[in-house]
Amino acid sequence: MEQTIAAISTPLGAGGMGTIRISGETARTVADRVFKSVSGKTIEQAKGYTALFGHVMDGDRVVDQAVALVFAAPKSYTGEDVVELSCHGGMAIMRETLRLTLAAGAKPAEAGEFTKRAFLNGKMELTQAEAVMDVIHAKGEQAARAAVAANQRALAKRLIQMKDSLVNTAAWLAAWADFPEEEIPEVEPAALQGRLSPAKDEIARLLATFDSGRVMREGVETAIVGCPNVGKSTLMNLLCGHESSIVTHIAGTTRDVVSEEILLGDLRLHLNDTAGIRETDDTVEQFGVQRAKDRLATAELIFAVFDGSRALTDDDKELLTLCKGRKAVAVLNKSDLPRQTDEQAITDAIPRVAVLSAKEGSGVNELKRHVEELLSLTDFDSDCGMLMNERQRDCALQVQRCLQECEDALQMGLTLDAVGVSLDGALEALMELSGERVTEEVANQIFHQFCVGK
Ligand SMILES: Nc1nc2c(ncn2[C@@H]2O[C@H](COP(=O)(O)OP(=O)(O)OP(=O)(O)O)[C@@H](O)[C@H]2O)c(=O)[nH]1
Ligand SMILES: [Mg+2]
Repeated sequence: MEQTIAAISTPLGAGGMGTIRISGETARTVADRVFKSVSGKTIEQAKGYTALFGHVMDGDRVVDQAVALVFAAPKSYTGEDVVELSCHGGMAIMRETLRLTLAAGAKPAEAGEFTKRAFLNGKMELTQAEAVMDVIHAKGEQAARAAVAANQRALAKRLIQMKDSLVNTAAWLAAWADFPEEEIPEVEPAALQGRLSPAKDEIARLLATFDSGRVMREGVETAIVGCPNVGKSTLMNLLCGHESSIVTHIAGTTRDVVSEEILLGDLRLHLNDTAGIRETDDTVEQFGVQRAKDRLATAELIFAVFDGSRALTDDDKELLTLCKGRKAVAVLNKSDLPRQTDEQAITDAIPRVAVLSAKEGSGVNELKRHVEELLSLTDFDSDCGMLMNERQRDCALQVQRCLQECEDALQMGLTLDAVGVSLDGALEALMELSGERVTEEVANQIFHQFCVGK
């Protein structure tokens, strides 16, 4: 028998109501030891889906008013008996109530243990459990929505469809190979290929969701680079909404990398404002320039800033060369002043140009649009079900490899047995992806990333 567990399941530090969740076979008994209802009814006597009003008690002493919500197994979050004690007395009271609950026989829940039990009791698909975790960690509206969509089984649905089709094919193959005396239609390689191709296409589409999913969840490492005085720090401050970087008219103001996390629309960017890149004899500035170049080299997204009110310098041109072929938006700044720059020279290297005035705060929408297009987020549909983490991606890659092997075997004219082996491999990886076949080690690793209380 799994021991009864308890934890504070509302965020630490948040005010107002707070909830202690107790789950396990003895959840009701434990709760009765710390809670007395006004009506005199015990939690043991209460039906599932009912609430009792009363008090959390430490012996005869009233600790706080509370509502006890009772969920009877298996109709609860974890699939076990669950009691939720909602108090309104802030963190100190919550801690005290938890302490009393533990003294009454529950053990402290490990991180993710409630959700792990829900998974083990068949209340949740693994991908759904992972989505719960993503919702907890997601920042930014779209990230949260995308995670919830996965929670709503969009991914699970996709996986089930793919599995059904592969199981069908595997069964056909097996029946034909194992029961030659029966009247089973012969398996033609071409027909087999015809069945495998859609699965292969679908797994490729699914894998493509990973990158946009990751961008939504984790944000994008972005470097603001350019020559001195073009307005990098002004842009940084505009985007993050406060005076993060020092701005002066003196070239070479920014020395170190200044980092901020911002939301551009729904998208999270880790912005790094850097020193203006130029040849210099100043030792400190040299270090700054080197750091700027390092950020430029490793950034996933580059905002290359140019001063639109003057002609391109040699340093500007060198920067353009460095940005060729990278995910970059050229920011033609100072649009409030008369334009002097040869825009064609810029677009030759960086096709996306956003004309803006960082000082006046105009043109940010154009920048945003370029970023979204560049990261192909414009037709990103968060309800389609997408791969959310490395574990899922690894599994999907394995499915893809196995399907490729099937195809190779068919093309080389190998026996259908050989095709069958690879097909089984694909199915196995698919089931690991959906969580139908998951080793305990993997499960532990996944659930450990949860916050306690979930
Ligand atoms: N007219 C105008 N001036 C701007 C604009 N953006 C920045 N400036 C001015 O340009 C000068 C340099 O701005 P910064 O943001 O410090 O430039 P930087 O690229 O960070 O410069 P370094 O840190 O020295 O590399 C300041 O005087 C700003 O006020 C703009 O859009 N229009
Ligand atoms: Mg600066």
